Amino acid sequence: MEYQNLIFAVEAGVATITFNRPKALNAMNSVTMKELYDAAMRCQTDSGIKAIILTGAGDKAFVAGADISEMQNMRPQEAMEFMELGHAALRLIETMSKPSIAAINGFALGGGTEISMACDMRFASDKARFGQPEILIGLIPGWGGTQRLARLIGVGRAKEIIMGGGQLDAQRAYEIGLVNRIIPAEQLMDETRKFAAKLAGLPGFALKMAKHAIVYGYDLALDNANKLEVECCAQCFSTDDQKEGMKAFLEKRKPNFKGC
Ligand code: DAK
Repeated sequence: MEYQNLIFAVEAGVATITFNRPKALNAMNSVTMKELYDAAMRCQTDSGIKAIILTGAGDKAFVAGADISEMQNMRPQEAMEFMELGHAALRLIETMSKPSIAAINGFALGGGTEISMACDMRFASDKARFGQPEILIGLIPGWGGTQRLARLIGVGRAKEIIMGGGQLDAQRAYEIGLVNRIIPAEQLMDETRKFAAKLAGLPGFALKMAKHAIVYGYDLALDNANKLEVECCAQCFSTDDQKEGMKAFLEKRKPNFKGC
């Protein structure tokens, strides 16, 4: 698929997906969301891709939300289709067997915060701003914000952000656990690429199992979640990387992982 609104690049096993409508602050319309779904599927199915970065073009925005001009006159059925498309793309990113990092280079409002929360980690520039301002235009979040935000930062704080519609700067987002790191804007991509490259070099199957246990265990009762962890951990013993990792540790040398 040719992309109109995304730039898709792969370098040394790290795919970078860049939202590319900078004049509209990378607002997500349905074309872009279809492209995001396609790009996420490419990441999932291409065995050469080991880690994914999502970011925004320009220096102002990651994604300033769903495209309000496209949504303005939607009928409920169209709104539902747009919402379901977004949910499908974001769940694909959230559950894919490879790690993803949102490199948040500016405004991440509404759908922008929601996309970032589907990623495994959020690295924010010191200029990033977050929020779920949908209430200010007569809506509520439609791409998982009511659920993922509450799970990430707690119900009380999520209610304040979603019901109050205010914005948070990077420092506040860090304090409440919405982002993993704050990085000076000019170093954001270098630092994110460095960490993504590190992830790309780690045992891929163990990364997949770690993510699987966290994503699918989170909503289970603790006994079932722990059982899932046991099964995921036991499966790692079937890999060459586990044998190599332990052998290298005991031989006091660096492991040579093959990703299997
Ligand atoms: N949609 C469309 N265009 C947008 C946009 C958006 N979300 N955000 C910015 N733009 C456009 C502006 O209209 C402007 O276009 P021109 O006038 O130049 O043609 C251009 O980007 C530059 O924006 P500003 O001139 O406003 O720039 P400022 O620096 O003054 O302000 C801002 C930056 C980010 C504070 C401001 O643009 C802003 O408040 N943007 C809207 C933020 C927002 O409300 N985001 C949440 C959108 S609602 C659902 C599916 C999904 C969702 C809900 C339901 N279903 C299908 C049911 C999710 C909803 C949302 O995300």
